[in-house]
Amino acid sequence: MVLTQNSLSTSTHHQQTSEQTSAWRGLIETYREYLPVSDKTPVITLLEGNTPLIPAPSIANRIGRDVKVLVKYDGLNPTGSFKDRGMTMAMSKTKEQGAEVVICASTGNTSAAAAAYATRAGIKPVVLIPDGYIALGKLAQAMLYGAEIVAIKGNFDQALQIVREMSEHYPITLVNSVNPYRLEGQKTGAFEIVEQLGNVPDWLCIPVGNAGNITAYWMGFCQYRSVGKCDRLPRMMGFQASGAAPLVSGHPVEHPETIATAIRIGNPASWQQAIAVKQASQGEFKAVTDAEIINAYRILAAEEGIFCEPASAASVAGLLQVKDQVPAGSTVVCVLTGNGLKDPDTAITNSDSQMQKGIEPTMQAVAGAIGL
Ligand code: AN7
Repeated sequence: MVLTQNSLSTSTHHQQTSEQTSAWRGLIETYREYLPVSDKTPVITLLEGNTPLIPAPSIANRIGRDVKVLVKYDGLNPTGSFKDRGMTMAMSKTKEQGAEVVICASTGNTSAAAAAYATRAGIKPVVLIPDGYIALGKLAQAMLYGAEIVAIKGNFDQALQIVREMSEHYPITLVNSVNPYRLEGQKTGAFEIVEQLGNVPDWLCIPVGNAGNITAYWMGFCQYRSVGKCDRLPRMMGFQASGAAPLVSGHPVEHPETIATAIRIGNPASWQQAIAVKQASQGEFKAVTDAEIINAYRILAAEEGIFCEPASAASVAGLLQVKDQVPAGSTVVCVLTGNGLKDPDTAITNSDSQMQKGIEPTMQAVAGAIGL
């Protein structure tokens, strides 16, 4: 086996020298037979995937009628978002094909994942971001992983247009989700849910920006059904922020706006695929307001102990909005796409907690401060 740092330290602590055959080996090794890789593909991995499916009883209680709600907490990936699932595939294939530079447009998470995986592959990452609309944690990541960062005076949709053109004019590989390997990697989120539940959920609630992930999840469920790992398909419920909801209104949004900057996208690249998923799954696209997003974000943290980023909370906000439509006794999975630590500003601004500052460093002063 390959000795990772984890297995080394575990061996030391438990005085083991034997092989740990159950160790997680990342998405590509785990799902190799379902992915377009060969023996020649160099596997670029940070051991992404294998994220928990956590029951959310407080959300379920708001719905009642014996509905089970679980969240797929993909914020526990190595760079803190689901993008790692796509990036392990995209970067492994880029390396296999011999490219030396990758580029992406990003609302933040793609840039962090691209930077991490490219660095690991010995490939140069270039990222275009909308100036002023990237959550602090994501920017910090891209910087420290060593990406070349270009902030444009424009939004994500404009940045995507530019990187698409650049990948046509220069020897640079595009690693946005229009790169088909991204979706191949991201479909493994659906595989994991089927394995964790023992079947498909009745509903899958998912935030939608560029619509790559909803497309990828559907691919995953369909593929698993075709090999007999599940016997039906879920209803796909896609939720967009109301200020950036082109799939709800049916036309592109020129100036998308939302507190959930990750999904501040007005012209999704996977538009046609998303419509096809909706039709095939008898699903729906719905808009959730920023207030609904923040409400769900706070409930998840304060009642479930789960810290996700605002865009991720759109899946739960959406579920709560349509809760009366959920069939009694059904199982719903909400995908929490990114970690709350990505966006500390939004957390602090929207928290209830009163921080008392300037308290004297004595027990009496602290006791007094908390009303004892
Ligand atoms: C936390 O990083 O588009 O519908 O450039 O970061 O597949 O676009 C991020 C998207 C949901 C939407 N949740 O997924 C980017 C970017 C989080 C995200 C989405 C994003 P898609």
